Amino acid sequence: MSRRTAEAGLSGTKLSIARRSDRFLSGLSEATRVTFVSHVQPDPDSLGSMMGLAHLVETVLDRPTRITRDGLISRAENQAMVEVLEIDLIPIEEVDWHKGEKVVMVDSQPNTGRHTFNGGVPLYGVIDHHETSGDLEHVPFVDVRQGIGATCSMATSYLMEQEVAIPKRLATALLYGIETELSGYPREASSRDDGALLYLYPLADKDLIAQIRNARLPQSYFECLLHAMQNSFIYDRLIISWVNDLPQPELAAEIVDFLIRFEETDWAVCAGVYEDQLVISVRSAVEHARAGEMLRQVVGKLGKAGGHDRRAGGVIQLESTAPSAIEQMQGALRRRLLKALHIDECRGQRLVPKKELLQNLGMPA
Ligand SMILES: [Mn+2]
Repeated sequence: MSRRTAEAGLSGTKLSIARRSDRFLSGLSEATRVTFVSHVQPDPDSLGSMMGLAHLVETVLDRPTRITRDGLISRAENQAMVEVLEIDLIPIEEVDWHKGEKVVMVDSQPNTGRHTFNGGVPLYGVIDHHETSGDLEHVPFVDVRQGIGATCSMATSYLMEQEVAIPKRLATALLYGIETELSGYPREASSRDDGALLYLYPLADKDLIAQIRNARLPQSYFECLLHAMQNSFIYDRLIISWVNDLPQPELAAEIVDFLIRFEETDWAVCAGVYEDQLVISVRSAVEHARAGEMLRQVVGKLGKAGGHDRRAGGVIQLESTAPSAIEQMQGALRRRLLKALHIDECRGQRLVPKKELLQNLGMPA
């Protein structure tokens, strides 16, 4: 693999100075180390883009890098990705920040709340594709492109621009990162995403991707899914699933990915209790839904939220996990959601009628 220096990258044609990857790398050439951070419960897009950019920095600048894990990785597929691809992640709370190192945030933006990086050292760069904009004022390098489907596509384009060879393991991570971000309908992809997919496909290990995608699931997954279906209520074009005990926070997203396919509604929300938080995930089937902005307004000062046009996530901190306190918060969230979506207050219709639930169990209805 060719080792090129930043100088070599910059001393090319005048045209090359305008390339994002050149600007990104030029600010890192003096760094003692480059550390990558992302959002909580890092998903394949954040893992892949951290890996891609770390490889870029190591190859072009010969600088050491490290990639971090903020919070837990609990979704079975994501755990499998880390295991199968042997991704070396440092828990963010164990990072000792050094003067002279530079920090790059991917797939997230400062102060949008979905990360615990608190700026022990200043942030050098932000590379992201989310609609919810963060506090970018003092960040020297910013590349935020909402029109791009995945941060992994941006990382891939940097590697392509710098003509850095992509090893199989990295290509696999990047390809999986893009695919998972674009799995909804419509794909919300740009030509950049398709270009990256086309480039990565021959380089990636498709068997490993299949292994990751079909990761084995614990019993709690099926139990939670059943609970979610039993507690799903329809309010006009909205379906809300209440889960009182999420075995892991990322399950809320899996439940809405499933529920949004229900042909009679346009919006799916799952709100589940995980530890002392109400974890909320939202999907929309309508165009220009601005789901991220909608959820941010709904959650307001109660917590943090953000996302994309049709996908959003957030958390509300619960003051108490007593059933009455949870119920109260659920009521407040339901009212806010109905208001935001201009749906009249109404009694929710069960997705599966109670009578049928009881009959299925052989109990008198
Ligand atoms: Mn992403």
